[in-house]
Amino acid sequence: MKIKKAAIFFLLLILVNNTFANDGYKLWLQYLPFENKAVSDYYRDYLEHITIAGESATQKVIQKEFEIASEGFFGHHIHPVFSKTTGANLIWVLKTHDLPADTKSKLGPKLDEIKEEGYWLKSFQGKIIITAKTDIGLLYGTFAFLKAIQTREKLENLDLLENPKIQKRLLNHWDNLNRTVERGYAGFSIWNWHRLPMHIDQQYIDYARANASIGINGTSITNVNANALVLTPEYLEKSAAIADAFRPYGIKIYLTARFNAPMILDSLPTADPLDPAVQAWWKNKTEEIYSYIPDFGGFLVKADSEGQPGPHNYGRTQADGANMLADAVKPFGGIVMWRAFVYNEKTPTDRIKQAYDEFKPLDGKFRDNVIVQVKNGPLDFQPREPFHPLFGAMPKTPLMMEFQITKEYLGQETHWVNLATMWQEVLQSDTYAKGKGSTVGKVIDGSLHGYPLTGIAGVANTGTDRNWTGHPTAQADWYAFGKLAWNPDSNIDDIAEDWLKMTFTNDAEFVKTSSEIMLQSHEILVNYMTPMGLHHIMARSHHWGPGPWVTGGGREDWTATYYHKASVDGIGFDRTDKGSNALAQYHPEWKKIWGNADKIPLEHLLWFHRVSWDKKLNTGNTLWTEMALRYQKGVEGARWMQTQWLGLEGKIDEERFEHISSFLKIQVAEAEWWRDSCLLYFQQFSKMSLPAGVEKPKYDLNYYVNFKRNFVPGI
Ligand code: GCV
Repeated sequence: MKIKKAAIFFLLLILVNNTFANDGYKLWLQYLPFENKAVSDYYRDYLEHITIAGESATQKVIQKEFEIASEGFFGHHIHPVFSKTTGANLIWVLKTHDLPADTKSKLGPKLDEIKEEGYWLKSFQGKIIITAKTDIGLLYGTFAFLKAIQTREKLENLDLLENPKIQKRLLNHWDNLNRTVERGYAGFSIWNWHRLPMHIDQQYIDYARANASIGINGTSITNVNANALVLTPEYLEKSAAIADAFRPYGIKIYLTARFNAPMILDSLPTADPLDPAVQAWWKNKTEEIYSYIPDFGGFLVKADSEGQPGPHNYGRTQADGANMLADAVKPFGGIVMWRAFVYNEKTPTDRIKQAYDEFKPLDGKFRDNVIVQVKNGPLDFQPREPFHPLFGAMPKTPLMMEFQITKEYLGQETHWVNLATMWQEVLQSDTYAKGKGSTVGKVIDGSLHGYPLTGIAGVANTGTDRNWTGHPTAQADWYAFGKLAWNPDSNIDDIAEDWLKMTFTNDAEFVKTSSEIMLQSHEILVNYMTPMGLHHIMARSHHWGPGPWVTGGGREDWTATYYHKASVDGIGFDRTDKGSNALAQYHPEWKKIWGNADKIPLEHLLWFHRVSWDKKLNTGNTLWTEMALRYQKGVEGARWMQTQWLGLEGKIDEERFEHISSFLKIQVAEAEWWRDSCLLYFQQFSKMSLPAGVEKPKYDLNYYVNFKRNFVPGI
């Protein structure tokens, strides 16, 4: 009878899991009910009695997280009991100095390997010890432990000592004060400035939990196209309220500094970084900021880029600008993240060369609390770019990585594409800065050049959509960003699987099929959008959909024709020494790999070379045929993703299943749109017919060129 009752109970739990609505708000912290009694009993033994010695705000957060998790795992049936002493409890959450002396001595010198934010999960004499030097380490350890349960790891042999490899792990929000989000595709900004500082929305707390669970320790909450208002007392009070809410989770607040703020806010005649009055203004302003937010992280700055003011306006260098701000925050322990995304339409040089030209001569000229923030590639978050050459060129200046989690150029909110694949490609690229093996990952984690300051930033994809990110699967990019920020060498297959298990279900078939979709999705998207090194061929301004015909207007470097240069003679941007010679910004090893149009891996061909339509490639096809086949392959890939996904019906809740299914319909339709419009456009120049196997476009070129949509989100 008892067995029957238990069986019914678990059947109900599974039904709850699979049939009831789940809007995805809980992200990867779903703590879904256990699938059967045996599993439940196994983990229950551990979770019933927990030792937490301290009472700091962070330790309270830890206790709360155990409560939330237990409620998810067991419903209302089991409430963990917390005590300060160890007794017979099976989970101990204790700082190393709080461990009982005999335990400490048995754990031995390995305890010393735990650093500031690190933790050690150790199965020890039948118990689980979560230990760390700091409260935040304990919080990270707790999340790692709860992840082990969520992914159904056995706990008996648990032995996981982790330290982050990168110090500053930040999200960058391009959120405006009016709550629109530049390049945001998930609703409005989650920061409700109007209600701040008195109202702290539950979403801020859940944001902090989610970030802490993946080790993110900072967030820059305002757009890099900055509004100086954020530096006024009115807004500092609001930012301080957010900072207070985030502090227990180990997350610091950073603000974007508009370079001419002294002129805007206090009518100074200049913002020249070498002017003593300007320097004094920033010093005072910084002091004021720290009076509101004592642990303020520092400034993030976009200067001299896309119309933003900067040191160039006064004939000064990027180092002059950055150092002025660095001096202001230095006494308080703050840093300046100075973006390398500096380029100008009046500079005649190939746009992708400009950041290197600007920053390389400044190597070693920045203060020690400046870190230069470099996008993964030299253009602008395209579906595929070679790594940014600055990563191989600044041994004396700490560089941090900027990834874009929001998908400005990768299908925005409706395409499923696993960005970790693309990021891994960049992190593992070899700069050869100090010989073979000098990967970008080693540059940014500081191990290659011994950078004293290390960092990584991801442009956030969050918004007010119930599921935070628009596409339910875009949560995976936020998750993966955190994991790679913690350790750039993390295995992205494991990241995808863990995320799937925690977010949806541990069902083996679901996890296997979905992770295959994820791991192939990036190459599929590149094929249907920008195969073979094509880049910047999207629509103007909102950047949604194809636009290879985009030409003219105020800025040539914002057109498509500037980049693909298609004509009857061929297509592609010659960046060898016969062209812009951007190739020379990389280590000479890369010249051997990328310099020869006959040998370069085809995924970068048109990035570096201009080739004729009938050029024979090593695949045996002409350039035109290869391009057309790749576009077709991309469309078929999107259809394959859809078929795979539809086969998973019933494995997860209907709400998210249907949400993803409908987005896959859009993705397939948009993949066809990209293929048809790009091939029709380029065909005007190739004058060749579509090869066998490539479907006939649905409409003519005129239709695609004139296809317009109003109010595309993100601008
Ligand atoms: C915040 C691209 C985007 C802009 C963005 C800019 C940047 O150009 O289209 O919206 O501005 O990058 O990174 O500063």
